[in-house]
Amino acid sequence: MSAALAESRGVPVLWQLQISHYVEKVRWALDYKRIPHIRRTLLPGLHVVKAKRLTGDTSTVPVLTIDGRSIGDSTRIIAAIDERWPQPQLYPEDPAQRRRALELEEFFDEELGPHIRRAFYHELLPHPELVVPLFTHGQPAVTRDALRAGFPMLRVAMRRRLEISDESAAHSRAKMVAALDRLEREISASGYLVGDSFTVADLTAAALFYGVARPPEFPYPMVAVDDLPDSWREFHGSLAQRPGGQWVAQMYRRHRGQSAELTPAEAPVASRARTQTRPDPTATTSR
Ligand SMILES: N[C@@H](CCC(=O)N[C@@H](CS)C(=O)NCC(=O)O)C(=O)O
Repeated sequence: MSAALAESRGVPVLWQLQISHYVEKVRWALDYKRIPHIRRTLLPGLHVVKAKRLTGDTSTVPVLTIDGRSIGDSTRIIAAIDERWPQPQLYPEDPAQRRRALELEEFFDEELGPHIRRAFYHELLPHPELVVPLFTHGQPAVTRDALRAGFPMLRVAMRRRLEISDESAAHSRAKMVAALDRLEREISASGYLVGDSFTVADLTAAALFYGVARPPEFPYPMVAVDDLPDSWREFHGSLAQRPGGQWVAQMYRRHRGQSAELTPAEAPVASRARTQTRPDPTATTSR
């Protein structure tokens, strides 16, 4: 189904990069609440332009288009979908627990998200043969070739944008360890971070740490462990073995559930709609 048609029928449209951990946070919320939606995968770099054009005020993904409104920022998106689809709950009812869950969401968003990304790309950007397939999974060969050709420029831009250097990456690794330390301190006897059930706090911590636990339930390809640069494999392996890393894998096993993405088979008018909709050069595929 085209994004325009889906939107006109009240189906939420998730604008995404497949490997983005902030996108994974929103995908998980949509899937957990069984909200049928479609996904539009954008090309890295162009996603900034598309996000800004959609939202007017945000140049990052995820963006969710819903009821004629495009919302940026994973925290705001989850708040919006929780208001519209309250069940199953992601926010605790008890006000004190709710505040705590939101505080933990904020902590992992700010203190983990940017750091795991910087540390990861510091290791991976020297390897276009590993990164380009991640960025172009599901795309036509011509898109893959174009991205491969433009990769040196994209790499420079990403290093600048994500402020990647040897020093900043080392600092970000330390921040990842600190975030895992905090996660381990926060896991209660119930096995959850707040109260005795799965909340937005658990979802956020687990989604943003997916790159450490590498759970099989993650819905898109990852770089094979054996292909990872040695120092990253050793580092993330040491975190994955810790109780916090194992907790992430357990959250995925217990709660990641089935995808609620609408497939082309569930949207039989897809091909007709596609021919009726103006092509969007920044959106590359529906999956
Ligand atoms: N606080 C935002 C962060 C989202 C974010 O940083 N997304 C990245 C992809 S992982 C992005 O689109 N970055 C584009 C840029 O910074 O130019 C959220 O929670 O959604």
